[in-house]
Amino acid sequence: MSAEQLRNRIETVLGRSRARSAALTDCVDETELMAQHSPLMSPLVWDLAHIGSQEELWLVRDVGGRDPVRPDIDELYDAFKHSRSSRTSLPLLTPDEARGYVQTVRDRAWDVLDRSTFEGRPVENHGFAFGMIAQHEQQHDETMLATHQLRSGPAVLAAPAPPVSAVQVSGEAIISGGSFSMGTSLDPWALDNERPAHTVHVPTFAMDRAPITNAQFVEFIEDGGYRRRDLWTEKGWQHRVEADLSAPQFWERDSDGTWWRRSFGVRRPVRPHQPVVHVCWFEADAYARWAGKRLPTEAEWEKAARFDATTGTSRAYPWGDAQPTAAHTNLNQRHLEPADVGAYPDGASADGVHHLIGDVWEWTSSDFEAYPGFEAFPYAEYSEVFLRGDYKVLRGGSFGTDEVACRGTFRNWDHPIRRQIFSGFRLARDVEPS
Ligand code: AVJ
Ligand code: FE
Repeated sequence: MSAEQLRNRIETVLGRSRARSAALTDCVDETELMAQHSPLMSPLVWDLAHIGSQEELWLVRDVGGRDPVRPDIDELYDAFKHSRSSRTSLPLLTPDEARGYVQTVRDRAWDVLDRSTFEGRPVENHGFAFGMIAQHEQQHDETMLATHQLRSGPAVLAAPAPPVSAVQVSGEAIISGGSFSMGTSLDPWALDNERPAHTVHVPTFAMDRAPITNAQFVEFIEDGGYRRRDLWTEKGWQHRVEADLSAPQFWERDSDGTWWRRSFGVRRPVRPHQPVVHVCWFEADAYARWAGKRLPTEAEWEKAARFDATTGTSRAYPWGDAQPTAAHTNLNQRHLEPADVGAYPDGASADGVHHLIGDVWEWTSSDFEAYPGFEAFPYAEYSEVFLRGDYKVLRGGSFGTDEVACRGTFRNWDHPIRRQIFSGFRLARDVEPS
């Protein structure tokens, strides 16, 4: 990529992230921007100013070497200093101040870009800092979308309905045992936890060709899945009882047994062929036990998503190395819910596994750990401090994820009890090699 192409890409991704942050914060009034919609989430106005604050710290000050814009507010927007539930009681910037602040920071970021030659050390010379800032903003845009899903009141967001099934997708693909290259050392915008590329041997296994759908999940519920202690781990059962889980979040059953789902302020009957969303790791794990299967490991998920046995190489996406389009996958908040299974035949992997990228984040059985040779970059606070914590890895991105923050190597993580994120799952199973 030439320096000019790189500059254009940076302008595109930074512009797209800011348009989305604005859309997610301009659609509600001041009171709603400053309100706590859930103790799990920050007020929307905190996310907005935090986006600016990280851009100021990581890009304008550290990489650009510029003077601070608002050194007095660093502490307010440091995610490690105040819990999400306490942020409404901080002396935060008002919505108008936050909008002005992020614009001032962005103007300086453009100036840093204008003066960048993209020469220097190997990672910086591909504009990594700009890519990281765009990914960070998009991650918060997905978090803000989750806040919108938790907010009550009439709908303020709208998007076209996602596509329906184009092909029938069911059953499993057999992924032959052998080594593959996991992670990346080459993708210049990959984050530290995706690095370095390393060879992993994965024994033969069966991978579901699609995520578990609402109809499949209803069968689990109606077979007593939430009442059967034997299907849950000890911690899972404890959480199920304490949190009184009996269906995915935002579901309700009416008196004649129909399941309804509330999505961004609109209540509709559950779509049977849509991947289930808003389940925690413990629910996914209990479902797997009920089905006589298991969650895939992170290595299995990545091999299914990237490995092309005909060439023996790992690709960026299930369909190859081409950038995602609307024909491949449901990303970019283009739709506000997962598409029906079978809606993206062009997005299938070499082995015929569908919906790996987009639609729903997929829980894996793996804890969030460092790859061999991991080096924290550029800050320990992005990944390192979360390694070896109580986190499970999620893969593949959701309808709420932007393509700049989603690829075959991308690793997300969360606590096994969390389900306000756009999380679903698919299953895997051991297979004897033939
Ligand atoms: C990678 C999605 C777990 O939202 O906590 C945002 C991303 N890091 N700001 C998160 C992140 C710093 C992170 N996740
Ligand atoms: Fe952040």
